[in-house]
Amino acid sequence: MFRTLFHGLLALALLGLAGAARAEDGYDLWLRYRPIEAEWQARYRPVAASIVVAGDSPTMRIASAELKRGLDGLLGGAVAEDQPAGAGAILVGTPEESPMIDALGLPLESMGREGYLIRSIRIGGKPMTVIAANDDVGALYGAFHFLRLIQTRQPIEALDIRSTPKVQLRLLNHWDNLDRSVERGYAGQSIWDWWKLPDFKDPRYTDYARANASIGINGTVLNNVNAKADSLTAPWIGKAAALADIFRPYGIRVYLSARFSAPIEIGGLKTADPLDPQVRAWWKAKADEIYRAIPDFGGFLVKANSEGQPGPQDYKRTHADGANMLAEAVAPHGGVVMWRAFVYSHETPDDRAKQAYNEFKPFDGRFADNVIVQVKNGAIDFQPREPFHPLFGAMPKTPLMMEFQITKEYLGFATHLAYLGTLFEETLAADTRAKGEGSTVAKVIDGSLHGYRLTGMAGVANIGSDRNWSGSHFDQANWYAFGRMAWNPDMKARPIAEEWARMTFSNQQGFVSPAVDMMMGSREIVVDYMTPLGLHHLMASGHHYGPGPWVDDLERADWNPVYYHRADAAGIGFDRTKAGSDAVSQYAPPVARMFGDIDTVPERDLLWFHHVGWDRRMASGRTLWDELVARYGRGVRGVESMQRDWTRLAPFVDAERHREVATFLAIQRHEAKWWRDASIAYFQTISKRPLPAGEAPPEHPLSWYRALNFPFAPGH
Ligand code: GCV
Repeated sequence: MFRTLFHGLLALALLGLAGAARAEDGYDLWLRYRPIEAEWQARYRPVAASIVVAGDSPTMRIASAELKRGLDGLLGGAVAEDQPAGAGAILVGTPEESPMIDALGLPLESMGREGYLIRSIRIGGKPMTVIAANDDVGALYGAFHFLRLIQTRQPIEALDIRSTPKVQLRLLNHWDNLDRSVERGYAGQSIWDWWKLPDFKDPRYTDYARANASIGINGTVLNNVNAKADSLTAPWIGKAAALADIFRPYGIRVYLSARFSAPIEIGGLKTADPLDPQVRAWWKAKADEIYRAIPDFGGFLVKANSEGQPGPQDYKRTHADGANMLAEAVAPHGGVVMWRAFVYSHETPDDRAKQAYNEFKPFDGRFADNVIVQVKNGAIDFQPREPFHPLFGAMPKTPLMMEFQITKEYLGFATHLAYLGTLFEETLAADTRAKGEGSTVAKVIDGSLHGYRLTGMAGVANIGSDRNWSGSHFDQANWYAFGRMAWNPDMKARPIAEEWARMTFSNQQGFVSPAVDMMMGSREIVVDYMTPLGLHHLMASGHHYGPGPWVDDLERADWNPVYYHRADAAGIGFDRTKAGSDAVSQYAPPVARMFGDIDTVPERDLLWFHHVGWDRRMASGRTLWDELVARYGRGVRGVESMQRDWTRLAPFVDAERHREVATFLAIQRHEAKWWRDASIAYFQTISKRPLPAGEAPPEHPLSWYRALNFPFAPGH
């Protein structure tokens, strides 16, 4: 007893010292195991007095160490490990490794490798919490779940939790280049220090795996989809293998983006034609080589015939030909091919929003069993808001996986606060009506709507070498929300934001409610000041930093903002109705009718689907022009309101993180006003209407905004 107390006090004292010496820099993410309030410690302690972990695999050792680290930190030390089960023990394991768990006869049959049960039981009158799974990795997920309960101050005395992932492949996609730059990355350099791999294994790789395992992410594509063939050469396979070795015990598999023309570039062949026997043999041999180094290699991600990348169409073959050839190479090893549907061609005169559907729909059912087609959430490109992609619900015989962008290429980079949980939820909850009402995108993705044999969700990572991982503290929430929704696409953004805010900052109610409200409104604020009412792709060229609605001189028509907003003397917006590009017809009939009718389309998508007269009355009673101006202003005021909220939250947040968020919000305020002023200045030259009463004119003339130039913007 005395020893326990002493250790507890010592741990507290050390933590206090460490806390003073080590400022909160965000490195700990949502796994901050700081000591919790005394009354909660007193409540949890009797339940979590000791840890008994059955099994000695690397994964079980990680689960054990995590529980110890978490409970020691949260409960102020003195949690015993590997003691015989006694009062308040936590018992972790599989029936195979633990006779005690086996004897309990828990209903684990339908829970797969990754599912877990957490149950409060009594054995011989003593309380026990059992964290049980069929496989060690499930037990690890359960351990993280148990810690989350304490981190968010949930009761743990009478638990009966059952959790299995609804989606099989829950992957991050890193757009990381071999020179350590990151395409659309705003958090420093690539986390992969390629040059020093495979010899130097940065401890950060372990922390990365730990963070991902804590939210159920089970795979990572290491390199950019705009891939270099070099990543498939022996030295680079060795680097990937070193990472795979670190990630394996955390249940994370490594995947690689494959360059379609690699057989020519590094294989010495004259062609990369997917029907050429030599090309097929080359890929098979390459797959064999990779699997020798990485026995659990996940497979390939491919961007083909898109934005200049090579692909099967270069040889007059189809996407299915290309995907199936690679699928054949990895199939003997259990690998998959994720073939991206992000395709559009400037040689095709049709609306860019229609092209993925046009190219893929005819091949429904023609892909090999281990191919899954990866579709972006919307039909253009990760805009602040897009209606759901029309392919969802349209490919019943081909597994489709979701691709979200966690990094904020089009939402203000790392400095703008935009919680993407609401964006993810909006897409996943959208009803495709493919098989009647309730055919949500979530049901397409979890495979239940069409009975997909493979399911997946990918998020383009926002992780880099920055100390806080994501470039900003609040961007960590987007990584977190992605993982939680990949595990369960029916999860809602608000409870996820709440969990994250509690774990990352504070459990005090004075903090939680206002912080979560701020997060929940944040993405809509960005939509308001960048792309209100369904406008899209108005960002400046190349780097996509700041407004560029006037841009009309890029090499391809569909890279120009004017292609998307189509503002003219009569009105603004892209007519995608039957009278226009007819993109609406790619949706199931009830959805097509709803989007296609100007009276039923939601206002938030209005200008995505309709070219609308400047004087049309909106729900507010204002004309479209006045509404547009009002929305831009509302966006700027929204940021100001977040600034005020954040100032009020200062008492709950450590000075270092508070200061950084406040500074970023000031940048966001400045840039939101820039967006408003530049957009209004430009659109007013076309609408030729006065600003509504009370709306301040733009600070500068349009020419001033047009002259701005950012040659060194990041991520490009
Ligand atoms: C990796 C957009 C981005 C590109 C990205 C591409 C893609 O066009 O701007 O940087 O390339 O999407 O998703 O392939």
